[in-house]
Amino acid sequence: MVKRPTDIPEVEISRQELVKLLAELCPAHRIDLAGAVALPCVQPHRERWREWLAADRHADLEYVTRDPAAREDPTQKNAWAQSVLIFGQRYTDGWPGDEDLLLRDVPWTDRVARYARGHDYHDVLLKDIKRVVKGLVTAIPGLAAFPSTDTGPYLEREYAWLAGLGFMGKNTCLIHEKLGSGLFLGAALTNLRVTGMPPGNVPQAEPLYAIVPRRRRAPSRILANHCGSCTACLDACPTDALLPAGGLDARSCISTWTIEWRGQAPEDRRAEQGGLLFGCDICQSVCPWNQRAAERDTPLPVREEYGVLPTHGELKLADLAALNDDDFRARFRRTPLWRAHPEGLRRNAEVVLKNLADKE
Ligand code: B12
Ligand code: SF4
Ligand code: SF4
Repeated sequence: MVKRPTDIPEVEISRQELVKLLAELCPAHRIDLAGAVALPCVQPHRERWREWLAADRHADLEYVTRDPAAREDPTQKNAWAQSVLIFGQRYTDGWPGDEDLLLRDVPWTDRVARYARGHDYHDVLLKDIKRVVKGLVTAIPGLAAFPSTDTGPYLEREYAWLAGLGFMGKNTCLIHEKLGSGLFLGAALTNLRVTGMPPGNVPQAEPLYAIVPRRRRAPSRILANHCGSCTACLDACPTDALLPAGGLDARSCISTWTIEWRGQAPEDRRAEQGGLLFGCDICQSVCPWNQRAAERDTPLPVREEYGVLPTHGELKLADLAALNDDDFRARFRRTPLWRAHPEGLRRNAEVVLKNLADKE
């Protein structure tokens, strides 16, 4: 835990100067999107978050319930904070389309959600953000910035939307119109007052830096959501975890069952997990924005660390169901699969094996 001073004097920079600095630093450190939100800011979707908590839709993800006041307003605990910088880094260049994972003949690594097919983003993205921040600190005397990804008490998607990184899909993911939703997000709380920026709660049309621009549109059309009448993600979700009125019930999400839950997955819902071993990409793989991103004429290379899981080609699902703790530790340290713990990965593999057997 980084110890922060209680009082840090603000530093000022113009939007223009910050744009210039980010244009040099972000590509050098493989950050694809960056923006800023002025603080304090009353988040426009704060009610959604409160309802989500009140209705227990967070399942038993205790960490998201911690510090609710700080999550809504980081200046409650850090009165000195003037802005939150928000960063996006791609882990896939779109999704080529839906795949039936109950097919028998796919390698088990194809049953792992794309975000998890490489090194852990908590390491990779965080280091890249720290490098960008180091560059900013060198260029802006007096700048204090505290980077995090996932772990800071921030509603990262809300800030990313406000900072112009993309819109919020009905699948609840942050979607960039050209890059899709295969993006990790990270934040840095700063004492930077950026002049020439709108108030924090006013969504911006473009971020401060982007590897490619968003669709151009008049500022009056900055909507939270550009899904139109599409409901592909809601229709495709095998567990009805996406709510028709927007939002996600984490108690029903396969991502929760296979990554976050420590006990047994609900036996009466086992079939709904289908052929998924770790995480779930269904509501993203059916999304037209991701399919369009995958059809890009000139593909944009993805950060190499996110490419593929280290070679485990010799392993079969049955081996995973019987993998001992030492073997798990040796193979999966510093990968996202670590989060499932050995017993979680064995449980997931058993479920997939049973579902495959049932299908036969
Ligand atoms: C808890 C958590 C989960 C939970 C709950 C997810 C959820 N949707 O709430 C579970 C385990 C299910 C999960 C799954 C996944 N997660 Co997750 N998760 C988080 C975490 C740690 C907190 C999210 C949170 O606070 N949820 C509470 C709800 C209420 O907040 P919210 O979803 O952000 O929604 C806010 C707004 O977006 C808005 N809103 C929400 N939905 C809608 C819909 C409409 C129409 C509108 C207008 C507004 C709106 O209201 C909310 C209040 O501000 C964040 C990191 C972070 N600190 O933010 C990562 C994060 C959201 N996850 C991420 C990823 C990659 C995933 C998975 C893709 C992994 C996988 N393949 O299995 C799936 C995607 C499932 C999905 N469709 O969301 C990324 C998402 C990147 C992106 N492009 O959006 C994040 C940001 C992690 C990161 N640092 O990159 N996750
Ligand atoms: S991640 Fe899977 S289970 Fe969760 S909402 Fe999306 S499609 Fe449904
Ligand atoms: S699948 Fe359709 S409804 Fe769902 S997020 Fe994508 S565009 Fe929006």
